[in-house]
Amino acid sequence: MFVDRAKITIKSGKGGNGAVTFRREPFVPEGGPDGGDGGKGGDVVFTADENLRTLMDFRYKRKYEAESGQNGMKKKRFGKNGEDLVIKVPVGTMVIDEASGKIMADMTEHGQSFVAAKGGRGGRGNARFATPTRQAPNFAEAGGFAKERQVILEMKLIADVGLVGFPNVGKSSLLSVATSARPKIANYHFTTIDPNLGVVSIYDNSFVMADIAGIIEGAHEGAGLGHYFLKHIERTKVLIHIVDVSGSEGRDPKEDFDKINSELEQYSRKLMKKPQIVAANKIDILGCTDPEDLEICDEYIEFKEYAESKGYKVMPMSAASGFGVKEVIEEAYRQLLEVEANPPEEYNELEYFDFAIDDVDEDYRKVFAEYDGENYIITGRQLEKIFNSTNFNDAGSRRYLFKYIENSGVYDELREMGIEEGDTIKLFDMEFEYYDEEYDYDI
Ligand SMILES: Nc1nc2c(ncn2[C@@H]2O[C@H](COP(=O)(O)OP(=O)(O)OP(=O)(O)O)[C@@H](O)[C@H]2O)c(=O)[nH]1
Ligand SMILES: [Mg+2]
Repeated sequence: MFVDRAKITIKSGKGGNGAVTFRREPFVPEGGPDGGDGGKGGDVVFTADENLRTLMDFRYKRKYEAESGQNGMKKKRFGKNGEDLVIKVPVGTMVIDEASGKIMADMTEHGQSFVAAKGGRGGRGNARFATPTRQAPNFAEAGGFAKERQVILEMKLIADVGLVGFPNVGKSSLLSVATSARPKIANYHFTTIDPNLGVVSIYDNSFVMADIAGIIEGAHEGAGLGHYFLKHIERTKVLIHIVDVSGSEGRDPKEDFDKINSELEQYSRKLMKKPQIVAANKIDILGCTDPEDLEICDEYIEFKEYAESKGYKVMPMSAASGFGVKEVIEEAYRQLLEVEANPPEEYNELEYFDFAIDDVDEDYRKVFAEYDGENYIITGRQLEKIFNSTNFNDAGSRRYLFKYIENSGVYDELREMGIEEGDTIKLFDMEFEYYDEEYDYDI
């Protein structure tokens, strides 16, 4: 589950003390008591605000203190109440008391507010304690104590911007340079299988970016577990479509671009209606990381003109060197604000998507190994789902399956169980032989 979490200390204001004073009037040696009450200490209040998206700010400021009440004064003047401290949190934040572990509040609606630490009461001044038999009380009440507590703020992250593209085009690389997330980056397909989220900090705000697995042909029909991945971007508001403009894997960027869009479209028309920024990545390989070079960068220009003719904004980028990253992120943020200011109709019918995979228990993702005295058998529920959606005639789809198995660590388990080269591994209704060296799944 992707959650943003922050621990902060909150402290309400102390109540002001009541005053011990006596009237002083000419010719009256000892007037009556006139000490005023102390002011109430400020509360610490949490308010849910839909303009915030993450708990980023709480990483920098951890202590929050409301104002104390003023002490009472003579002539029965009351001390001023301390001001409440209002802490804005994103809608969806849970406020948890650290000491007890109890949820104090679940801030689900914009404007909802909740007092998490009450300010101390103002102490009563001595004027209040006068009675017929005690005409000159020489005491007053002290203000109530401030309350301090540690609270944990927690919210499920909701992805605002989704990264899409073929495998290996640099999606995770962009996430890693734009956020503090540290996804695995490697020069092979399907390095990323489970989505990674990162918080992009921009100007005074922040948004959440999701990096998902590479999309391959047939994804809309479930190839390479496409349904599962595409579902992850269904509720993002803006897409960044990353294309390897250098064609480093021998493909044509224009074709890549069309293929991904066609997968998106076939999966759901709504995906294609989302604002889409096209990031022409790996521009460094073309040697064009300079504005001047860009003007004569044929491959880039050709691609840019092509995508622009279809109505997209194309931006040059090199996630590896950082070139153009800032511009792409700024553009994504700009479009995010725009889309939020004028939400398309269909947003109303979608509740937000969070990445918590609640319907999936822990074992769902586990890959199990056993030995039946003859063969090694590997099973797993997610594995089965992937297996069933594998198109064995397609290299990408096949590789996805094998990469998944490899990433699961089950081979280590098999080796511990004593598997040797040439032994048979059973994978549902398929059998294959085990080889120690890295297998080239492309063949
Ligand atoms: N030269 C160059 N290489 C890049 C650039 N961006 C990413 N790469 C490399 O491309 C490879 C793939 O990068 P990733 O970020 O893992 O790609 P991905 O799209 O997340 O890949 P999958 O998760 O497998 O779909 C890695 O070797 C990166 O170092 C770039 O701008 N220039
Ligand atoms: Mg990746």
